[in-house]
Amino acid sequence: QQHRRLISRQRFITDFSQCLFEFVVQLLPTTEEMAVKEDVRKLLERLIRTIEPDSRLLSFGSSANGFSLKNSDMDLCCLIDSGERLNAADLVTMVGDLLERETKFHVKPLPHARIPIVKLTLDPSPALPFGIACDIGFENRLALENTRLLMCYASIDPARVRTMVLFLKVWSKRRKINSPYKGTLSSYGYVLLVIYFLVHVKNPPILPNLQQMPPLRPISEEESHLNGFNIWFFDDIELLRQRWKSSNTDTVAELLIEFFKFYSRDFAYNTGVASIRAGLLKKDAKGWLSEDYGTGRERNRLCIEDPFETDFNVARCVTKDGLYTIRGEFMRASRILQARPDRAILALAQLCE
Ligand code: 3AT
Ligand code: MG
Repeated sequence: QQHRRLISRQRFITDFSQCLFEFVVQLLPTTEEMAVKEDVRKLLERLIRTIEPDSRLLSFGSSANGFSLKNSDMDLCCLIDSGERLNAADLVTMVGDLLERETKFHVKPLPHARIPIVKLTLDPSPALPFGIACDIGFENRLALENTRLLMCYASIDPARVRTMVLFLKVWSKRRKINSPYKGTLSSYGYVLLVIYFLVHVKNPPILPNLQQMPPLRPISEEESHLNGFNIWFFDDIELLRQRWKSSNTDTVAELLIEFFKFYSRDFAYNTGVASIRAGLLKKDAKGWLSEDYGTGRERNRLCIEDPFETDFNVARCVTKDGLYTIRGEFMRASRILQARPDRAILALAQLCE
């Protein structure tokens, strides 16, 4: 009896891994979509250069880190290389006016946001059935670096890491727990939870800690720091691929099942901070108490340390209700996968219902 159960569980795990790979592959953007987006980036860069000749427009976020899905938005960052430049708020206003005049995009400049951006949207058309959504920020060099860090993690073990991340992104969107504006967590937050799990929870780890590996040569303070934050990490992917081989052979299905279990009940939500840089930290040691006295607004229900901007809680938008909902979803997923489902494909459909 027990033997038969074990075999059927083993079969489920194998099938579920296969289902996950197949599910994720069909969600990847087509080469055509990527080409259109690259054309849009070039067009916008050309236009912005008419007001700032020394500028470059670079992709960050999912379109540059290997975790992009069909129709995901474009995150662009404008860097200006010349010495003298306008402040971000003025640039947002000027670039907003320019794009309003010269393109078919709907333009919404947000010069006074924490990170000033211009929001662009393009209505759907036959060639682009979902339109395009794009944010342009200025001088956000930390975002370019954290994009590069996630990209390196993705490329160390793409079969397991990318599959897990992409699945969780779709799952969190379908379960409606991927809206920082409504008190739940951003995609970036979910990606950090996955990396934290693979570096610091799994034993033996699936991924190395790229921020703590010894550099190949001495690195000066100037090279390693940006705006006062240490942004150094081991980024020689070729070398990593040769040297890093995790002794952990868990399949992607096993990892996902454990991920849901860990974040349902084991992670120390009340006291802990998930840091991919330093492992599990304490909220009180970081001064991340539950409430902002005065405003009464909670910022630190769920704590995820930004890999570089270490005084920034990536999950600060998550409210009490939001966290309750997110944990409820982790539990639901865990339950579905523990309930000895016999068809993997049905379990996957039920997860993303
Ligand atoms: P989608 O495909 O758009 O869902 P994404 O990977 O592009 O996912 P986000 O849109 O959430 O992820 O974020 C895009 C980038 O913006 C990722 C990171 O470089 C930066 N970023 C987003 N949220 C934060 C945050 N709370 N703190 C610091 N950087 C952030
Ligand atoms: Mg994005």
